[in-house]
Amino acid sequence: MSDQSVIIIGLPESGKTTFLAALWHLITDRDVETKLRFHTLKDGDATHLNEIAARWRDAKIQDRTAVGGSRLVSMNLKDAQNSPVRVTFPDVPGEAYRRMWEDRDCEPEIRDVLRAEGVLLFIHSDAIAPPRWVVDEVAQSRALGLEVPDGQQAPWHPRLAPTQVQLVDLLQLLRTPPLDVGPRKLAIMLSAWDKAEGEELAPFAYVEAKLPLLAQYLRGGADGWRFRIYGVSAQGGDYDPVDLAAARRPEAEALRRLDRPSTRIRLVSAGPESHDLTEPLAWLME
Ligand SMILES: Nc1nc2c(ncn2[C@@H]2O[C@H](COP(=O)(O)OP(=O)(O)O)[C@@H](O)[C@H]2O)c(=O)[nH]1
Ligand SMILES: [Mg+2]
Repeated sequence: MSDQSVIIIGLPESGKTTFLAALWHLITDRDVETKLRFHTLKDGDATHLNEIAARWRDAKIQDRTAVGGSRLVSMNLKDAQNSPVRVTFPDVPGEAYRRMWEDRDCEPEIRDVLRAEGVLLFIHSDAIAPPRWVVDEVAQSRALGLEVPDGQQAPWHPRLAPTQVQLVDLLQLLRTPPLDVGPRKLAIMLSAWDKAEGEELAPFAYVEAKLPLLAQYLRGGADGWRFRIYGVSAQGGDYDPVDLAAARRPEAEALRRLDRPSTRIRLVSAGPESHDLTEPLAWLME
């Protein structure tokens, strides 16, 4: 069996676990057509996948991936020619990537998994921190009637860096020893696409508009990434919060009522829209 490894990366809260949950539902339930299909459970521990897929079906937000507890998740799939492929993704807590940016450091286990051939980079399309100008911030604070003393210095922290700066750095680190394995394929997944659609931009145009540094980095081709950009709504809308006491959302209720849960999923790319989350994986492994 050809063992293909695909890594899921992204800052904390970028939609990684939700994607894995929806993918596992799609593959095991087979309620819609997919490019890659379920093959066998052999050598796979599906406990974590089954748990997150159950939460996904219930339209409940995923618990935060336990810090330090990265899980190696494997799926035995087969492609259109019925050739078996094994896809391994680490569901690594986003804190690991944050640490790479902030502390310029990473654990040896994370280093090993980061050498996978295919990269799925998640970006929460509704949680992009834009670059901001000090002069604008000051003007805004003054307009709101807040006191801004002259000459006051605010300490800087790497976490305050705009999303696009952190992401380009992450991609550059993947082309730098010890993580470099030569040019790779990159599928950029703009998650929570249901939140971004109101802007009426195609996924690549969205990146150009909201993350221009990343768009230039990719277009310039300096690190040789072969990339595709997808808008993905793995939930189809907002789910119920983790807090059980909180009220159930009508939107989540409507999603639970769908006959075929997989039809919640929407994948938007250059081609026609689909429910098939395996399409980016199939492309990464071509
Ligand atoms: N509206 C909407 N929210 C989403 C979608 N996918 C993920 N989210 C939300 O984004 C947040 C982060 O998702 P999660 O999968 O836990 O991110 P992770 O930390 O990268 O594993 C959670 O509040 C999710 O409910 C989506 O398709 N639509
Ligand atoms: Mg997670």
